[in-house]
Amino acid sequence: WEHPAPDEEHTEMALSDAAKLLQKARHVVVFTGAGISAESGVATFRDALTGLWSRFDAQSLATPQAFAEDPDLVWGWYEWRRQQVQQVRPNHGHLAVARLKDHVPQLTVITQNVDDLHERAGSDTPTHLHGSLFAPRCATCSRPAPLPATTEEQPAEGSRVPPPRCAHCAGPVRPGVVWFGEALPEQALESAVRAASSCDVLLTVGTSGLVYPAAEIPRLAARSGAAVIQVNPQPTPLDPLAAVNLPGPAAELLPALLT
Ligand code: BV8
Ligand code: ZN
Repeated sequence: WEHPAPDEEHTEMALSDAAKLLQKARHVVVFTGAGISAESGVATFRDALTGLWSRFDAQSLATPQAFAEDPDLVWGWYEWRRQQVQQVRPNHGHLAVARLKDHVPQLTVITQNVDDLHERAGSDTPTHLHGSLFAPRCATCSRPAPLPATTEEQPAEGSRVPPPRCAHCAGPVRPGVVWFGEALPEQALESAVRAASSCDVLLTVGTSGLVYPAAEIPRLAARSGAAVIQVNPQPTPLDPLAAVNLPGPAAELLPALLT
């Protein structure tokens, strides 16, 4: 039985500190970003632009301007991402979060992700601050639009796909996500702010903490007296905020922390 390496020992200590905070908590918020879906094989937002997309910067492609200028390119990107999500499965991180609801009196899951992996892992009503790949709507009249049938062949990465047209007004259908420069869904933001202001522990997982106003949520929790626990292999601007920092991958650390 060799002596655990110092950082392993540190993580063991941090895990037990975090577990103690969770055991005492009445209301836990789990706040997730692209990092929780990374181990399912969904590229994180910063590296979602691999291959052909690399010539774009996500922040320029995920905008109303880009969709207005080249709807086929933008719709094609989201269809490629949606079908990529449909090919993968929730990982042990998503599953551990879903199990947490049986262990704490009150649990609120808030995600910045537009995939449906929390739902497929058993978290029934995650709050999607940035919308979802699975809720397309008409760009003109905002009516919900049906999801295109999943063609057997995935749209090739980088292929242009003309968006479907709205059955009601023939306007172009857009992805049901929040683009840069667009307001977050009021309902979602309000319930996230309410939960962050009243929780005892906020567990932030796999987010770079750079995109606002979502990035405000962990900061609001800390200001309201909650203990923040962070799971991320990299340092983030949230480090100073965290009562406990768990440096490592979500699919490995969350099962250790939450069961
Ligand atoms: C708004 C949906 C106004 C689309 C997304 C200057 C200063 C401050 C703010 C601004 C500014 N200039 C512009 C703004 C506003 C802007 C913003 O914050 N920009 C940033 C870049 C500075 N915000 C907006 O535009 C927002 N709207 O402000 O509107 C307004 C108000 C009223 C009325 C009208 C208008 C809208 C922002 C929403 C944009 N949409 N997503 C899509 O998906 O295509 S954001 C997108 O990026 C994601 O959803 C996510 O939220 C965000 C960041 O991604 P993360 O989830 O953090 O993932 P990321 O790739 O960054 O990091 C992954 C992390 O995981 C890393 O830390 C990594 O270490 C970690 N990781 C990796 N592997 C693992 C792991 N962790 C654990 N386990 C692993 N295995
Ligand atoms: Zn319409």
